[in-house]
Amino acid sequence: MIAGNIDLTRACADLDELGFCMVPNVLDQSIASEIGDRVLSQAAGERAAALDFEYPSEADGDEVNQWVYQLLNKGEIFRALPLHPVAQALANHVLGKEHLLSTLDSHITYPNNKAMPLHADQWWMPQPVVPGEPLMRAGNIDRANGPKGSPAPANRPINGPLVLNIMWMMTDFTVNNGATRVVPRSHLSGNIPTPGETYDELQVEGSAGSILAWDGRTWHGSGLNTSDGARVGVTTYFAGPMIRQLGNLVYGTHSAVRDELSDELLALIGFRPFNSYGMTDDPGNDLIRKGDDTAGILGQ
Ligand SMILES: O=C(O)CCC(=O)C(=O)O
Repeated sequence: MIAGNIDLTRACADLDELGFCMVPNVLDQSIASEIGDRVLSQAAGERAAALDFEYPSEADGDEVNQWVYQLLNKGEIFRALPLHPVAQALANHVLGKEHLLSTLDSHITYPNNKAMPLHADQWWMPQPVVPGEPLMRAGNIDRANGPKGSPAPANRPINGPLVLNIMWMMTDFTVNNGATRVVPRSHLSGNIPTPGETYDELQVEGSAGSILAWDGRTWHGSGLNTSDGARVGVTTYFAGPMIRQLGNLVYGTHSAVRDELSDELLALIGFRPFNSYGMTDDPGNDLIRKGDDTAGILGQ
């Protein structure tokens, strides 16, 4: 249920105009803090076991920030977030009625970290071109070779949003502990930021239980943590139904967890074909079957 004080009309308008929105008090503070504690305990366990794998968008030389991946496997407490009505309303607005959960991860900024370089989440989109002009081949795109330039709105065609990222604040997010920075309106530029350049950024503060959502084209990054505590965020990252997911949730979800998930959550994480894409045998199946349960070589 969406609490009466949540202004979704305003949130959607901000996403369209500014490329991000902040929605306070989506979760009770007590639930946010329980999720934050679970993340910190999991993070400590993964670091102790050398399972704290680095993510490529972190700043060079950062040795403390941590990602905790595949949270569906790491506690029932995480599973309500992707289907939360506020998350679904924003994903429906930005991506349309069909969309996938692309990852459910946590990003923790610890004291003595480095600020993450600004980036756009849908850096992998081939750019529109006028016929005859050089184009970037889809398989040659990397995080760095997209079009660079100003964050100001473009006067040429640009791609629409293919991603909506939602950061759930499980602790307070402050300027001191590394709250996410965004460049307002950069989602309309058609560009990605030039490394090393400075831009007019806004650092979005919020209390535990709030969410910050941004359009996949918006330039953003985590901030510097000069406090003495961890900043814990959980990201429900959604993408269009034809986009390869950032986390391979179909393969990566433990089979025991998969058997407990609702059909609604299974569909959201990629078990439902989209106009045949993602099928394993019958394109009309509501939920796909495992390869082991589909036909292989048959004789007569
Ligand atoms: O942790 C943050 O504040 C930003 C995370 C981020 O850049 C991302 O999920 O793409």
